[in-house]
Amino acid sequence: MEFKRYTVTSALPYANGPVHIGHLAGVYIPADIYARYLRSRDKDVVFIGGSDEHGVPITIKARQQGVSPQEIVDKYHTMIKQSFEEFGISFDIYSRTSNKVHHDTAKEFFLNLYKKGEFIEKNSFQYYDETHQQFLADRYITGTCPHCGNDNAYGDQCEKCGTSLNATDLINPRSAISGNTPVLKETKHWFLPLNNYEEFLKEWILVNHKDDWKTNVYGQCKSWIDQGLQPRAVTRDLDWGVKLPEEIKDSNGKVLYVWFDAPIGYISATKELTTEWEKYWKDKETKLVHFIGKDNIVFHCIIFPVMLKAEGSFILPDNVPANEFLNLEGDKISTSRNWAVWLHEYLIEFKNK
Ligand code: B3M
Ligand code: ZN
Repeated sequence: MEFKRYTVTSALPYANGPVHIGHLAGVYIPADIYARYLRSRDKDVVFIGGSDEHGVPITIKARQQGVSPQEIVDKYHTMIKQSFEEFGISFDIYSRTSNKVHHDTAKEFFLNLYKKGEFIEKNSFQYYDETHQQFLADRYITGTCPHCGNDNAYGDQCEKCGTSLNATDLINPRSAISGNTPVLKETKHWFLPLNNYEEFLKEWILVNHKDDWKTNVYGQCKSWIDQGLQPRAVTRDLDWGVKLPEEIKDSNGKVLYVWFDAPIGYISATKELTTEWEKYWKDKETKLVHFIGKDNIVFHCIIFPVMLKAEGSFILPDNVPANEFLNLEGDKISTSRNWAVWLHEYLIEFKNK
């Protein structure tokens, strides 16, 4: 099919550290080449980027450095944005998820789904650190992955095998703040029933995209869908993030799960870029392509499409090219082990050569 226009997105890096050449090779250079190619053919294209400024990766970094989350995101957003500019990634906009347009857009999206009755609202038991008197969402909890045995899986995902997890799936859970074994404590959350969308996902991915999606992407999706999907909590007990709409009962002190708000960041950045944003997101003649790293497949191929489908007025991605990770001297690039070539340092070394 001939498309009238193109919306090209590249994963929003967490503003908790600089970007490295693995990010560039896997996501930003492929997306940039594609956007430049489309422009060279006189196509109507928007190329969207921005920083992901919410979630536990940010609050953990802030805690480690003894500063506020806002200071962390201000520092790294500025640094990342500047290094992309200097390197020449041709974004039409590089935005950030802490800005007002994004908070408003994400809240409105949540409220729409809420009003349509798309969420299951229920009390459940979540891990809680008694010493620090805090619920342990996502990366605040680590443990052994029940699927692949990785000892450092997070409460929402195992980065080794890519599986999306609920914290209570982890074997030997530990608090990332104190190292203690957490206790379970009751709290209310809103769940997106992915299981209600199994038939839609089977038809859309397993039938319609069998031949045009990359085999690594298709294969991961197939294995999740075959395992059966479960409702996923899309809210968290945290004080950093997009607050739940006030009109929702018991929403006080809760924020949206970072993986609920971050992909909406693509939409809010487009809104910031142009008043004609809707044609890039709601017209069937627009081709939407998400460039991502392989650890983001579940969020872009299962969870975000279900959100878009449930909302009802948006198009779905036509393709989700995800690349494998780049190794450095045979070893996996790692931010926490400082094993990387950082883009801002690379630029100092090579810019004028
Ligand atoms: N920030 C994960 C990452 O940086 C996440 C991507 C969001 S894309 C909407 O790997
Ligand atoms: Zn695993």
